[in-house]
Amino acid sequence: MANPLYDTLFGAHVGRASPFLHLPDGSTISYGAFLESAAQIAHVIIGLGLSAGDRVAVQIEKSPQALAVYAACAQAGLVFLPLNTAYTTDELTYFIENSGAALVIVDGGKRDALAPVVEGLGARVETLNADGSGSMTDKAGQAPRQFDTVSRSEDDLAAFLYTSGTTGRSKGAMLTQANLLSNAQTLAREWQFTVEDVLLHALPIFHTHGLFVATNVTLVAGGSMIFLPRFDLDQILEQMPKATAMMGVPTFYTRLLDDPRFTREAAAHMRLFISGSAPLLAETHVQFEKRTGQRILERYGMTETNMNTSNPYEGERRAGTVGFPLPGVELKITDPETGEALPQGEVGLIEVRGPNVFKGYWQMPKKTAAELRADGFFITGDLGQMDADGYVSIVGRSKDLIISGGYNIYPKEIELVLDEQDGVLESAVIGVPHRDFGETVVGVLVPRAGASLDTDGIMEKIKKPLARFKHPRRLVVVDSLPRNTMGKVQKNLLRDAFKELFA
Ligand code: MCA
Ligand code: AMP
Repeated sequence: MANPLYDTLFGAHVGRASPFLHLPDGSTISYGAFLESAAQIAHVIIGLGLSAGDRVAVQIEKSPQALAVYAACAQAGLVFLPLNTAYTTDELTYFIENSGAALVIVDGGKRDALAPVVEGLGARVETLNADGSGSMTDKAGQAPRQFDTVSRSEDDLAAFLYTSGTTGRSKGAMLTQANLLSNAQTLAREWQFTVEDVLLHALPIFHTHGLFVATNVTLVAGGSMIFLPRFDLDQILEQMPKATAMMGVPTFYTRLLDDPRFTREAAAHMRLFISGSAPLLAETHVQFEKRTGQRILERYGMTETNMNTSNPYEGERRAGTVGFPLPGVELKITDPETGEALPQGEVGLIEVRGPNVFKGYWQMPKKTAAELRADGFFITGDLGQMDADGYVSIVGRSKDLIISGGYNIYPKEIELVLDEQDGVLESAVIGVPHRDFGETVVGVLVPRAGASLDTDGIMEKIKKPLARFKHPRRLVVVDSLPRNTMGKVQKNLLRDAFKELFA
């Protein structure tokens, strides 16, 4: 095949009159029309002088046109680099610089702030707004509706997704066509997606979950999506009768359960509810079954690996577990010290190998070598256990990571910013249980001798460097941080001390 990713996900549907996207206003976009707009965007991008392998960074609101940029990149052999819409200009500057993006597509409202930075780096800027308007759309409107697909191989890069790191510097995970394609095909088969499926899609499309899992699985099956701009309970409940399946982070399910309108009848026609990106509490699983008579299917993945494990479609979906390794994915539990595989039942690091595992971190060979073994096993940093029946459970993390409402937040990145604030001697950032987001961020600050800290002023100052979802929901001032004999901050003690704040 000339371009496996495009040909399989998109090319197979060229000219199809059947619906691909159902929009909240009741309108529908057919596969044929969607792919024509993607082809037009591909013309514009190539016309700007980009060629195969170049990176296209996008920070745009979720819209059909935004998704068409993804399809256009696949067709033109470009590397798609989606960025969280919450990122600040400071954060974006790093991603654009680090990736060497040749084109940056942003919301019109952000153009002026970003243009000097982007142009200073020799890249182009185009705009695409939430309503689909913008310079990209204006130019695309003049372009032909067919585009000659650029040849690519399975080993070529299809996407960069930035994931934060324990050192505070984000890393660009390089995903190949084969990584994305193999996983989408496996998931569509395992979860029995067909052309009849209508997926209720309320996730953002700048992360693996909403983009590669939800969208690619639908494309492989040739089904359609109810494409909502964000998770809004009223809209979800209004649209659910038209859907057959939903994918979400645990917060979606706890919010649904908190709403009395979500009844057994409201869910009765749905064939599948899937959860991932963060731990689904066994309690949520049980409550959901009590309310709807259906069991949520929980699966586990990472940006670097796409999906690794899933509970079964047929068979027992076991609460508190993430199911079995997917077909083609090898999973072992290893001793964190020696890297040796541990006997069944013991807790250790989860390592995975398979066609889903990424190629490495962009221009970070040392970090790649530290996490991706020469034999192809990727060290996830998640601590897990496999029971006698083969079900995998995630019991903790060896990496210092907070997952808030499905967004990953690395404490180090926030600590670096807090440490720079006036009067702060040092800081520790921890995750504490949160009734809506699962976990949330608390910043623990130690003042310099004689200083008194203005926590409101600090909250104001961190707005520039850090996206809103990373902001601590509380700043607490203490005299000193608890340390072990090696001098390491004992975050477990801090987590314990503040565990009731948002529970
Ligand atoms: C919004 N805010 C958040 C979050 N979302 N703060 C912390 N954590 C969050 N996740 C901020 C808002 O900016 C707002 O700020 C305030 O919190 C309240 O927002 P609210 O209206 O309650 O939030 P929302 O807009 O309803 O969003 C919550 C959400 C959303 C629906 C849970 O965060 C979401 O869609 N999360 C999904 C993330 C996801 O797709 N993760 C997958 C990545 P202010 O106070 O200024 O108003 S992980 C992945 O892809 C791996 C591979 C995997 O396994 O899937
Ligand atoms: P990301 O960096 O956004 O790719 O997030 C990946 C991390 O999310 C994993 O390493 C896990 O820690 C976590 N994760 C994803 N799915 C689940 C799940 N079902 N249960 C618990 N943690 C999960």
